[in-house]
Amino acid sequence: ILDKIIAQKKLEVAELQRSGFRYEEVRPHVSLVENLKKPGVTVIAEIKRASPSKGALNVEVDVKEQAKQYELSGAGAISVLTDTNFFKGSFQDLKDARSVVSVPLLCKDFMIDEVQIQKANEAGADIILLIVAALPVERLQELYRYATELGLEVIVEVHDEEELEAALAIGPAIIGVNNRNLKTFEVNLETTERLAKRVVSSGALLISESGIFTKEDVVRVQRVGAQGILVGEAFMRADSVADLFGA
Ligand code: IGP
Repeated sequence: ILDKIIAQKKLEVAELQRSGFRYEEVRPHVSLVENLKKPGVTVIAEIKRASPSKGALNVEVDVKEQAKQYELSGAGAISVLTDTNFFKGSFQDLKDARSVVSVPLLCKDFMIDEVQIQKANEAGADIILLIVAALPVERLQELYRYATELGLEVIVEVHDEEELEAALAIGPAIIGVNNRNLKTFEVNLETTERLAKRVVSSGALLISESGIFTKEDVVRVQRVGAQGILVGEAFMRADSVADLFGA
């Protein structure tokens, strides 16, 4: 799926470049890093209408309502999927979330070019995601530096040892370990357990991403050193976000 998504992203980037889009303003941002450093686990709650692996989760969700619920429940950041073709999100969703909350916002997309990062910044993001599996190492480093210069924070996402080594070469503040294999869709919290030690010893902050549903799941990744968790499906399917936060 990743190859398919990246092929589509190349078309979107070409379109953005053709339209002459440019926004390089350095504006004030709120910090996820600061929240991750606080005691306890920081919950990054995701707005995810649908996904290639699960299909529809909550396609008609009211983004503003959901974002407000997340903030009220104590989310340390909110992630918004902005990809349209595979996740049914949009940059408008990010803007809508920005209009109602003050917690840090993560623009969750498949970044391959500076112009997408500009777009995220313009729509109100404080944080972007860079997926190691989706980028040549040099581009990863260039985009990391570019985002940082705009005042954005970056989550560098990895899924295995090799990707982790490529990520650590940048000296990133935050590493996200995705428990989902983007090639097979298989989800296993062991991924975080396996990679955590190396992340923690590097001095980077650790976020465990995907497949977290229960209190036991949270305890499992916290035990190996995760300061943050990224949760989408469980919240998108929940009747009450607040109840699930409590649990
Ligand atoms: C959330 P889940 O299993 O709680 O819905 O997962 C989040 O980790 C997942 O959406 C995600 C993702 C990504 C989506 C992690 N990395 C990269 C798209 C692209």
